[in-house]
Amino acid sequence: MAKYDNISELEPDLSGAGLKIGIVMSRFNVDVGEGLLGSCTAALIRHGVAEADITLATVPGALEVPLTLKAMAQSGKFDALIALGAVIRGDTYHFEVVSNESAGGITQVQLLTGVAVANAILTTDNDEQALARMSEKGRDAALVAIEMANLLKRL
Ligand code: INI
Repeated sequence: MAKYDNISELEPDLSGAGLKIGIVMSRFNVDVGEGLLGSCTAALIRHGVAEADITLATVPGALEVPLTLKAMAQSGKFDALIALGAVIRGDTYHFEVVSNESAGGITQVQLLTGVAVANAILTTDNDEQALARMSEKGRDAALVAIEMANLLKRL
């Protein structure tokens, strides 16, 4: 990124040491959920988050994720949160409702509580797309959570 001599730039900090991370995973498409979880926790640990500092809650579906995140955020126990799951068009007649409401709820949790939430609820047309994307999405969510936790501590 461009450097500006007289601007103090807060560089992205991807060190996870000491951070407490809460994860909420939807069990609705459990194979995708577990794929997201595996790559997400591996990336958290690779970046220095201690296993003992990761807490996982699982919920029935994506619509239950925001309330659970809110409770975790309000507990004051976490530096950042991660939402994992998959809403798959072929599995639901109300795809737009489930995907939009869960994403909107997740954004609301961040803004209401001030705790960052990395949203890795995949929205795809079919199972194949979800399975193809889960590894990268889980890893990205880990990095987003760490970066945002560190950024918000410095603001
Ligand atoms: N929940 C998901 O996480 N993914 C989906 O694809 C899905 N579909 O297909 O409907 C889904 N629905 C369940 C929903 O999230 C709630 O659990 C349910 O409506 C009860 O509140």
